[in-house]
Amino acid sequence: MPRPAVESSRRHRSGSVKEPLAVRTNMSDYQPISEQLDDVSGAREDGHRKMDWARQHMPILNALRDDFVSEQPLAGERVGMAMHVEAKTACLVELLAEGGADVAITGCNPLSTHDDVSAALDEHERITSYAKRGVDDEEYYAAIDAVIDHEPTITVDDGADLIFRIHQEYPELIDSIVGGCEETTTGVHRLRAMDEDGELDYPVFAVNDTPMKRLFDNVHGTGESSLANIAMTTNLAWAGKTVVVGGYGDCGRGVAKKAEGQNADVIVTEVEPRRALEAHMEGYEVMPMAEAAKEGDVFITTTGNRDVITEEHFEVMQDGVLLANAGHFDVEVNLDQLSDLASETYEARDGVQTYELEDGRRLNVLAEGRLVNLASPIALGHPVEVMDQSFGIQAVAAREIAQNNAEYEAGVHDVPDDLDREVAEIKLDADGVEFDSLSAEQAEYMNSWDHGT
Ligand code: RBV
Repeated sequence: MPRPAVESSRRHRSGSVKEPLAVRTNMSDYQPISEQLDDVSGAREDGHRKMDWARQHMPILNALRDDFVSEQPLAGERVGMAMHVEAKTACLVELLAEGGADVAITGCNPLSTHDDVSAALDEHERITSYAKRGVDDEEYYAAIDAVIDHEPTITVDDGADLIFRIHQEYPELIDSIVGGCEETTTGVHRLRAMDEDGELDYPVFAVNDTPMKRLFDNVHGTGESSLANIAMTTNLAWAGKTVVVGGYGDCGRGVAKKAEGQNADVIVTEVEPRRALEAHMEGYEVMPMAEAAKEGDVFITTTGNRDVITEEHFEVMQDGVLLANAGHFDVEVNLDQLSDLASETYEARDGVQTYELEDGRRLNVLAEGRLVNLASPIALGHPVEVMDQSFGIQAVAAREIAQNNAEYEAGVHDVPDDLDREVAEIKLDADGVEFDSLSAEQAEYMNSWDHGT
């Protein structure tokens, strides 16, 4: 439920001092998940079971929990979140609450929420969850508005919908927000564009861009979970297939690598010459989508851009192809154009929509073109271990905002490297991996420029 506003004096782009908030008039009447389910206690039990499993495999969050509980770094903060609400995310939410925050959360994708986990979270006295699977656009934004009604002092986004909504619809709240965190490439991209236009009015950490997130979650997480979901959703093999990967960023690199590891032939499409060259040097075939469209059996888009696969490509695809998206938004495969081309469409399996064209070819779209590893009916998101890393960074970034926000101007910020190292060291320690450190002589050598031949 909405909580009273607090006073503080924190700095913003305007340099203004935070004023107590006026009573809000446009309160959302969207209800928490517990009010929306028939069997709340059964759902909570299932949700807690999923969270217990995740927690067992999240040593970083467990280590941080000890510090958060004793030090209460988020005491007095209200955290508003829009993320994929499933078991691993729930462990992050609990950690923030146990670190002293009141948390309100909703989903960042209409299909990625697990209602049972959402209900389990909502049971916590410091957490309110509005996330519900299968919401339409109107409900999706009503739930975001309900989170905003809690008047967050810190925002945590995956895709920047919450931050964007606050800037568009609730600018009066910005002075009381000390900072935010953004989880994913697409969100960081959006925020940098806002920042360049001078439109981002509080500091936001680009959690996505840290080595501990990007090199593991984006590469291995996206690669493993996308392929696993496509295989489980279709019950089809990778071996012997030609897999077309749209985009060779971190996510595309992971998808290509794992597909190759499953004995598929991999084709990469790119628009950036260095990435195209990198894919070529890795041994993948690189060609324009117009050519790849004729050859692929499975298409996986990872670009973060729209219209990667369009009408001209559908026209030349083989019968029976699979079309899946692993990018944040559902804009990469142009489904409007595919619908227009199709004479018939039907659900061939759970999570597989077949578009049958005039000439009889069937093109199969997974998870409505939404990110397949989170939005297909059986989706579980990335593996637990990688999300432990990503959410470890989220937690220390939120702690940094709460404790040192005066040091950050409005705009997108890199997470300080020492925080990234802190999380890496916790993980190495948990896995029992020891590593070297520099001797004094080595440190001196690395920092000097007068040692030569
Ligand atoms: N992601 N979350 C999960 N909670 O299961 N899986 C993937 C989960 C995040 C990932 O960090 C990526 O950057 C983002 O989802 C894309 O929306």
